[in-house]
Amino acid sequence: MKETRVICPYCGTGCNVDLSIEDNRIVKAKGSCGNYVNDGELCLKGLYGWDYVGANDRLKKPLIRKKDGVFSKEGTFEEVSWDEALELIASKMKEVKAQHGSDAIAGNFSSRSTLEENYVAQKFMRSVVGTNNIDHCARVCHGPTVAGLAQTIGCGSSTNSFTEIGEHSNCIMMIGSNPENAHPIAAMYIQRALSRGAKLIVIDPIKTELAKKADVHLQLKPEHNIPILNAILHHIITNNLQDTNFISNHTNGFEYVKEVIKDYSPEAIEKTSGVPAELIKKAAQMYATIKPAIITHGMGITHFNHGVGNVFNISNLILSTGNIGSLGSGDLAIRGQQNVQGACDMGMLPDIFPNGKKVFDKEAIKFYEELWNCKLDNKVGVRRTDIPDVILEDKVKIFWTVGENPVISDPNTNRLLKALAHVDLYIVQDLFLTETALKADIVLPAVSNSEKTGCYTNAERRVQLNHQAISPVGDIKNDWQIICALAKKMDAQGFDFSSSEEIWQEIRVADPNRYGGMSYARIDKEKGLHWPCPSEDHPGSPILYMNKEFLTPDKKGNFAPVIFVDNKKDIEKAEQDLAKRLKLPSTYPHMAGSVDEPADEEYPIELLTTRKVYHYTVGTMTRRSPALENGADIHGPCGEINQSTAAAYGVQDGDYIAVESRYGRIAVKVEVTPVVPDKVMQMSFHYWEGHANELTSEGADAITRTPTYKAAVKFHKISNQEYAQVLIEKKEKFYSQKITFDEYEEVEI
Ligand SMILES: Nc1nc2c(c(=O)[nH]1)N[C@H]1C(S)=C(S)[C@@H](COP(=O)(O)OP(=O)(O)OC[C@H]3O[C@@H](n4cnc5c(=O)[nH]c(N)nc54)[C@H](O)[C@@H]3O)O[C@H]1N2
Ligand SMILES: Nc1nc2c(c(=O)[nH]1)N[C@H]1C(S)=C(S)[C@@H](COP(=O)(O)OP(=O)(O)OC[C@H]3O[C@@H](n4cnc5c(=O)[nH]c(N)nc54)[C@H](O)[C@@H]3O)O[C@H]1N2
Ligand code: SF4
Ligand SMILES: [Mo]
Repeated sequence: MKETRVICPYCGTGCNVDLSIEDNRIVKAKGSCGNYVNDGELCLKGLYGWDYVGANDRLKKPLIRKKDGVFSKEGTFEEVSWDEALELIASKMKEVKAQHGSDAIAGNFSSRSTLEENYVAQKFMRSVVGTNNIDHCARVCHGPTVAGLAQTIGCGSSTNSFTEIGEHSNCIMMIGSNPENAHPIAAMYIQRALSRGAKLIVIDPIKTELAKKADVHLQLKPEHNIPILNAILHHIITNNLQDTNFISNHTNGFEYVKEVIKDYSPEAIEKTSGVPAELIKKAAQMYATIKPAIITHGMGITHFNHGVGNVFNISNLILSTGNIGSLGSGDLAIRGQQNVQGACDMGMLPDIFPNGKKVFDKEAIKFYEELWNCKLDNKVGVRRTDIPDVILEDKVKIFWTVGENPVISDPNTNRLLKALAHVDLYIVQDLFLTETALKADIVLPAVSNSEKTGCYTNAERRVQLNHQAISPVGDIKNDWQIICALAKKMDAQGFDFSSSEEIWQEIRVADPNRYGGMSYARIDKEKGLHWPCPSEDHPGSPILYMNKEFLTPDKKGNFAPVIFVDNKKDIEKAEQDLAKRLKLPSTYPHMAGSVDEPADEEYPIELLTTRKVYHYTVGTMTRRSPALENGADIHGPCGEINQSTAAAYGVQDGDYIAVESRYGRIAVKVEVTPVVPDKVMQMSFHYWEGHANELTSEGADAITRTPTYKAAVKFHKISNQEYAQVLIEKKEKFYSQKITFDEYEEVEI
């Protein structure tokens, strides 16, 4: 039996896993011991989530839709050679580029692919196709974190490392993040801090497992972060708990926040948010006085029409108390996917190059035009959330999805399905014939993480090297190999890489500040290195801003005022009035937000979508592990409501219900639980059977277009037979080979 160390393919914690291999199959997984991010431990997914690798239904050859032996969108999938598949894609790309221009092609790439693969993919799209129409799951995830932190402290990434929480943080404020389900090994460090006597504040509408153990749980109404965080700032400022020295030496704009929070006394906010003023004050007191204090945040900060505003408020908390730039204090945006931090860092975004510079920055354009020997476009590309619109407006003709499953993960599924049926050519590159791949015209089979070598960057900016543990089965390729082969078919230069390490060496040139000092050998020997690591003798940077210099132009942190309005339609006016009232400089960061789609008489329940520990995003990988699928069964596809909501609707635990929003209708089981507040339904998005995103709205953050993933819903009890009937309909909808555009025109919601 051979043992190889890989990086866990799931969450952004980035645990190191020792895989035992026998006859080219994974037979056992255990956490790598020693100084690794996970200190020998693994969660259920890292331990048991490996069956997908050797699953019988892995894609083994490229597929093209054919009718009578030739490519036809009306045809059925047939296996073809790589040469035929790539030749077809290259000829279609050339044709579309000539007829409609480069921007008629768009690609969404993958935080499951390595750094090297993301680098090559964005280089291909920018330098060969000639467009910035690239994006990935950060758009639907921590997009507001990246934008909000960049405007306030200069860099959109976590400031500290996980282990510091366990060893140094004396106060932890967790806002809209549930690491016991979503990042269990990060939660382990929080547990270690609690055993040391650290204080825990949880701000979450759900009584999560850590909320039960918290010193203070602010169980706010969903979408009420602005009033709560402003009220915390109110207590800090009115009681002079702020760090005056830090504010005057290292920040701008404190007076704006000081002015804005006047309307948000804890007593006033108690009335609207449902949280007792005393608890708000207690939380504020703890965060401002028990140092070092760290904030962790997740989707309960980003999935709002004011996600960036919420992040501004996190910066306001940090900057007012000086809780940054030292061991155990700062903000840990617990990034979602294995390599989502890395995909952002590689410039897999429509507005950012691999060195973090904007695509319209003249110097950056010149640098990359020289490095890649090409002409670059300076327009910001289309964002993932806007893809359905641009396709339906006939602006994008070819769409390519790599390592994402948007049919299940994007909001308002019916709108996306309509677009996918409309686009001229849809290419999907994945491990499986997913719900999304089934809607494609061409499917390219990819190698999975334990079958390849390359780097991933975890949520704490730690770059780690993944070693190939087994050989891929079938005629499948690494994502980077597919892209390089396609580049050659497009007659492009600069894609003659023969290993991922060769690509890595180019990345070190493309962004010397972050990676100059990181060779493969060094990353491996030092068990990962945190960027920036500009030279071989640089130790890496687990903590940012140690010198209290922020990465903003004047090196100061910017306070950014945020306000809450009752009605979404008043947001724009409120922002203008705020800028006038505070006399803000023209581009100074500020934001107003609201509940996006309030519950009303017709749709009286607010839907929240969250994660369960057993399954990962759309379940493509974890649902192929019997241990996880069976373990998760107690939750399954269900709508969680509390006893009082259940009683009001005459339903009981285990009943079947139809849940409807303005966008779609699904059927699930009821789970009655005390952790959910009144008139709220919690649901995971791991199951096509009870597919939450058929219900979610198109609501999105006004700055980044990150979806809210929420909706107002109604529900009623249905019989077992009705439930079975809905499941049959869903199976047809998601697993039929092809649905035409006309059929989607007919879809009645
Ligand atoms: N098991 C598992 N782990 C995962 C994933 C998975 O699918 N399964 N996905 C990965 C990915 S892609 C990501 S992005 C991360 C996400 O990690 P998290 O952000 O921790 O995950 P969520 O379950 O979405 O938790 C968000 C929390 O926000 C709370 N919340 C909802 N609305 C509000 C609000 O208005 N205010 C506040 N303060 N809180 C609110 C929810 O109740 C929930 O507890 O997890 C990663 N890890
Ligand atoms: N309702 C609701 N919806 C949500 C969310 C929510 O909170 N609520 N959260 C959103 C968030 S935060 C995220 S990040 C998204 C995640 O959703 P997506 O962005 O769609 O990503 P995944 O579900 O992780 O899909 C990963 C796909 O990549 C494939 N894959 C795995 N490894 C590789 C590889 O090496 N190469 C290739 N080519 N393919 C590979 C897998 O088989 C799988 O099909 O979901 C979003 N959707
Ligand atoms: S915490 Fe995340 S990275 Fe670690 S084993 Fe679990 S899923 Fe994998
Ligand atoms: Mo995510």
